Amino acid sequence: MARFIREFSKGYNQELMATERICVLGLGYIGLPTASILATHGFDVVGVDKRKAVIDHLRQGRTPIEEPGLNTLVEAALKSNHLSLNDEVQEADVFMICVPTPHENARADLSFVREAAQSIARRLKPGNLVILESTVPPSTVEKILIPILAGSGQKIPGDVFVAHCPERVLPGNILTELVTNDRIVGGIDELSRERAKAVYGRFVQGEIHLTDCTTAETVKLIENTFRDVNIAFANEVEAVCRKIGINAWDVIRLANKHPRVNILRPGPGVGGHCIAVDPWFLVEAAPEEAKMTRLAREINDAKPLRVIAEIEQTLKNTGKAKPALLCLGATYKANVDDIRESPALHIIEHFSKRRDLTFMVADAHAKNLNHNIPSVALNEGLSKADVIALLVDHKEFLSLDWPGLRSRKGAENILDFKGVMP
Ligand code: SAJ
Repeated sequence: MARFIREFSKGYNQELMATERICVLGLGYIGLPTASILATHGFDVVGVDKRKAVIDHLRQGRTPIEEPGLNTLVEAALKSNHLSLNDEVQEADVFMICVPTPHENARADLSFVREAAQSIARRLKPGNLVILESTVPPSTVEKILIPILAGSGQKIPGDVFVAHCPERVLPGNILTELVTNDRIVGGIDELSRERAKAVYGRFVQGEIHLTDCTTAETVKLIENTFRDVNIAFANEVEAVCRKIGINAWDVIRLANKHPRVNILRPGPGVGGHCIAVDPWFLVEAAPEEAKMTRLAREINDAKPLRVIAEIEQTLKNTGKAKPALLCLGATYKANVDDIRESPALHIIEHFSKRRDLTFMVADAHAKNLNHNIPSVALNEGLSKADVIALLVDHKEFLSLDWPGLRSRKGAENILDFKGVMP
C-alpha cells in the first residue's frame, strides 16, 4: 500500500488535482470561505455543515456571516457548480476539518473535531488526505485525530495522509488573507505534507512552510498568544497611565515611534473565538511553564470589570435618579457581526439587568443579540443618552461629531474605551 501511495503521489500533478473532490466539514468563519475559494480554483467541493439551517440559508443565497466579499465569492462558487452543499459528510479525495474548538473551564472542548473525524472515518479510503484546520492543543493530531481515523481500518501512516494546516486569517479581512498569508503545513509524513501543500498551492500566494503536526499546532497557538500578551501589556500600560494621570493613547502612540517598539491598543477586553481562547490550550499543555500566557489571559479577562466600574462611577456622578446609558458596539471587535466571547457584550449584559437606568445599545452589525438587550438606532441613542460608552470602534462611530457630543453631554460623560475620539 505504501508503494502504491508513493507511485500515486508521483503522478499527483496539478491536472489531477483540479479534478479532485474535497469535502470541507464546517461552514463557519473559516470553512465557508475556504470551501468557496477551493471551488473557484477548480476543485469539486462539498461543503458540509450539520446545521441544516446554515445549508438552507446558503441555498437561498444568504451567507450567514458578515465578511467583506464573502457573499460574492460564495455566489460565484455555487454558480460554477464546483461547490455543492450537504448536511452529511460525502466521499471525497480530501477531507478538510474546519469546525470550532471552544474551551470549557480553560480546557479545549474537542467534541466537534472528534465528531468530524468519526464521520470521515466512516468514508475513508486508501490515498485519502485528511487536513485539520481547526486550532487545537499540541499533539491533538497524534493523540486524538489519528486514533479516530485509524478506527476506519486504514493504516496510518501508510494508507492515508494526514496534515494540520491551521487557519491564520483575520476576521474582517479573511478573503485577502486566505490568499496572501503564508501557511504552515504540518504533516505526519513527507507525502502528507507534500499533498497538503499541493492543495493550498492552488490558491495561496504566500509561502507554504512544511513541518510536523505538533509544531504546526503549537505555532498557531503561539501566534495568538503573542497577540494576547501584547494586548494585555497595552491594557496594563493604560492602567498605569490612568494611575499617573496621563493619556495612555498618547503614551503608546509615542512609544511606538521607536523602531523596535510595537505596542497594540488597549480596549474593553479581548474577545472572539481565537485570541480569548487559544492561549488556554498552551496553559493546558504546560501549566507550570506558561505563566505569562496565563497572566495575560487573566489581565484581559478582567478588563471588562474595570470598564463596568468606570461606567458605574460616571453614571453615579451624573447625580440623576435614572440616568440614560448608551453603549456603542456589542461585537467582539470592529466591523464584524460576531458577538462570541465579546467583552462589550459582557459589559452590556451587566447593565441590561439594571432597573435604575435607561439602557440602550447601538450596533448595526451585531448578530444574534439577546432580545432582552435594548437595541436602538444610533441617532436616537445619541440624543437620549446622558452617558455614552464607546466599546467597539465600528466605522460608523469613527466619524461621529465627538467634540459636539462632548460639549453637549459634558466631556466627563463620554467614555471612549477604544481611543477613537480625536
Ligand atoms: N484587540 C485589542 N487591541 C488590539 C487588537 C485587538 O484589544 O490592539 C482585541 C479586539 O478588539 C478583539 C480581540 O482583541 O476583541 C481579538 O481581535 P483581533 O483582531 O486581534 O484577532 P481575531 O481574534 O479576530 O483573529 C486572530 C488573528 N490572530 C493574530 O493576529 C495573531 C487571526 O490572524 C487568526 O487567524 C484568528 O485569531 C484565529 O482564527 O485564530
